[in-house]
Amino acid sequence: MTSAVLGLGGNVGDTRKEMSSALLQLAHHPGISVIAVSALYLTPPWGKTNQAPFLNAAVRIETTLSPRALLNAILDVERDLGRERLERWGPRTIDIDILLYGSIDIDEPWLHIPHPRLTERAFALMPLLDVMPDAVVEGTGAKEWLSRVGSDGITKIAEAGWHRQGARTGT
Ligand code: GSY
Repeated sequence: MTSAVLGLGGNVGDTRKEMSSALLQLAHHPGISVIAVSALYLTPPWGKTNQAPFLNAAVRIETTLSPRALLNAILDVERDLGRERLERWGPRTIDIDILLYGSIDIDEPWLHIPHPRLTERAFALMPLLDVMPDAVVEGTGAKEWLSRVGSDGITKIAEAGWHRQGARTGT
């Protein structure tokens, strides 16, 4: 079993519902146990700033899946939810990223762990810290990274437990 943290985000459609459904699907995967889900945050868009604000959250899991198998499980969930991503760093219905997988470092064309821009992204660091307060990224505590980037404009809109209401079930 390896402890991993996934980041979830989106800014098109009913993101809260999409994220709840994604968490339900991940929890049903035989190789994944959901340990903790962060609060839900409303965050200013990062990268391409002229788009709608995002909702972001993180989930801590225990998994028997390898990093690649976990990525495939995530892609299955995104596909099942009809995820649409029209442009890089542009609007999307749901995005699930592997932020951390144990203390592993992977740098492959389609798989980068820790997530390459995690240390610059308060929208990912804040929920990460909810579910793993002692997380270390690239040798430095996630708390320290967050204090460097700041958390201006980020609002907590729901406490942990938000995902238990209103998941989309069925198709
Ligand atoms: O994988 C990250 C997608 N994304 C986000 C996001 O999830 N939240 C915010 N606030 N900005 C973002 N820009 C991108 S790309």
